[in-house]
Amino acid sequence: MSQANTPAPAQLSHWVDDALTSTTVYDLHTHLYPPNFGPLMSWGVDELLTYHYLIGESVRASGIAYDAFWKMEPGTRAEFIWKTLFLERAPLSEACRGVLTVLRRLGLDVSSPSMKSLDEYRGLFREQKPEAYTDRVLKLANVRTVVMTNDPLDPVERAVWLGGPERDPRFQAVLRIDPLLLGWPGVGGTLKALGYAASADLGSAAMAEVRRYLAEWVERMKAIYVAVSLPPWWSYPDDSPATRVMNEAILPVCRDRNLPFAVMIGVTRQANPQLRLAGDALGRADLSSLHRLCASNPKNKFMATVLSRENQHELAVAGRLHPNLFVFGCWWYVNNPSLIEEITRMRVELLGTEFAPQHSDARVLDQVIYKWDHSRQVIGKVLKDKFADLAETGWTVTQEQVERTVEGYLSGNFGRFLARQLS
Ligand code: RAT
Ligand code: ZN
Repeated sequence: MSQANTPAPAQLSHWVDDALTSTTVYDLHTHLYPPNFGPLMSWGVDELLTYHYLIGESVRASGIAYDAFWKMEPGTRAEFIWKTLFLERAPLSEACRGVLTVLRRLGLDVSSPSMKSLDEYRGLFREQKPEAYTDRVLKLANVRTVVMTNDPLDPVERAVWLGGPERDPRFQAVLRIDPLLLGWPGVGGTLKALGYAASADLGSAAMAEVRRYLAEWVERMKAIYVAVSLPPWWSYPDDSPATRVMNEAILPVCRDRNLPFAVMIGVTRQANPQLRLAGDALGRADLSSLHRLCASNPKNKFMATVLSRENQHELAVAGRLHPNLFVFGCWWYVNNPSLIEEITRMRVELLGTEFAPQHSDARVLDQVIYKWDHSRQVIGKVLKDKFADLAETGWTVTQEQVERTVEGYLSGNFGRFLARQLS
């Protein structure tokens, strides 16, 4: 029976939609860069079409030989993908739908697509200046802050940082360390070439150099956390270089600066190398390693997301058990409406208000529009159900509670976790 002091379903639905629309997002993991990062910034319809998710889909749908695909100029690839996935077939996949959402939200007509309409879309992008376009896109997506992925071992990116770029406060940095953790012994040579005498024996002198590398780059970038992606077979602790580098370099450097260490678990890199960036797969991981990492380093803060659907339940449980662990996002292959819904429902049930349901992982600036539009819809659906369930108990659901919850999910929970000092 409905209670006198609970909102009517239409009212509740309105509160949730309003809160989701008006709350600005802190997008805590992307691959975006501001305009003054030059070649690293990616935007526009050609980039949207050649997103690696769509490369995989178009190669599969068309049956084109890998070589023939990669031989095309980027513009021709975009045309090929447009023709293959949008003109010859119904663009039903989430990545295809995303392109259409972006175009529509930019005011373009997607109702009768043709090769000619791609030219028209290109015309709109030719008129944009990256700076003003960045403002427009972030405003349309209602995103306040985007967190980049920054790897100083990438020569293009290193050159940008060493040039001392002026910082756009909307773009925060994250020190990404995949090769530093997983690339031994080879990465020792790379570090050496950069002036860090980190020999592959990983003795105490080498470890001091790895710490110096981390500390200098955290400082230079003003990184807000340190991050790595890990394969499904990641194991902690073990006698690998990864465990030693974690224990003796990453964790102490993060601890001293109160920075979280983000582990993104479950990627099988280059399962099909012919597809290049589109060729990564996923696998189920053993999350007992995550439990050990959090439990044996109680003075470190951790963030985690997992790639396989099968690991999602275990991750939500891990989030309950370790106050130093922050669960975030529906990563990459689980960033699809059906899975976002399932995962978000599960997390609300197990973690209540204390997690970040989503990050965009956008690689092309414009993608934040669709990634957040689509996610807001799904999060809204889950929240309406969950607040309705709460109201059924007789609890008085208020607009203020709805707004506070949404603020936490889209932005505040992450900000507070960053600021949190572990006791
Ligand atoms: O989502 C992606 O675009 C992937 O290619 C990866 O970049 C992944 O998100 C990662 O950060 O490793
Ligand atoms: Zn990513």
